[in-house]
Amino acid sequence: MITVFGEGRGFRVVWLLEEMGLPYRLRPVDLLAGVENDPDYLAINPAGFIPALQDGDATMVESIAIMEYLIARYGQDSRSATPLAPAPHDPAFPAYQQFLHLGEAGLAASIYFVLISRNLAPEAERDNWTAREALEIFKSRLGLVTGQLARSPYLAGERFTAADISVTYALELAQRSGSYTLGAPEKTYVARTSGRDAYKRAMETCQATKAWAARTAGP
Ligand SMILES: N[C@@H](CCC(=O)N[C@@H](CS)C(=O)NCC(=O)O)C(=O)O
Repeated sequence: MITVFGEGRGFRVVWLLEEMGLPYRLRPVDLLAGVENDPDYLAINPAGFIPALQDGDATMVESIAIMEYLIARYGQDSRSATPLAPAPHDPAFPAYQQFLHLGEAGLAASIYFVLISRNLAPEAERDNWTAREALEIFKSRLGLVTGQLARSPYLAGERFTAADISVTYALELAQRSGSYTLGAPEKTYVARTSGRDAYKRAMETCQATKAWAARTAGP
């Protein structure tokens, strides 16, 4: 049985597992309660961040690497055959690979530091140079997403892929944290990707994410 530890970016992994129809369980990790109080999780990821994945003898961190692992390991399985990643010879592959990683390295990683600065830093340090710069970096990478969405409904072309899971998570993180207001093309895109049944099932599994989404939903 595959175990996903923690929500946050773990939502990406749960969504992917739902898309692939693979059985799994989610083991919550409460970072706000202090990961130092969760020795069982620290045994899985001594660095203490989420998510992590355990699959038999394999233990992994990094949400994008975990998604790549699951697609490579189970994507060819007849029970879970997945169109979520184009093959390397497919013309969609370069855009897929780029946006899969840009969703974390360019978007989520940047907006995460805006989010924690604005919400968790001591009052006098909230509007600091680094947080402002991180927001500019987020916006510059978002321009690539917006440009691609002007050409095609999904980031790798006509078909939904794991790159859309990666980027949708980042856009929702920005929106829900109040760090950035998405424009109309991005909102339309997120409505398209989050309308999928697998997304809705993932949301039912990820109750903390569901509660956060409800708290931050607009009127
Ligand atoms: N690049 C990592 C980022 C992981 C990450 O920063 N997770 C956040 C929550 S979503 C976290 O655990 N933050 C606390 C920490 O880094 O100690 C991934 O994609 O999994």
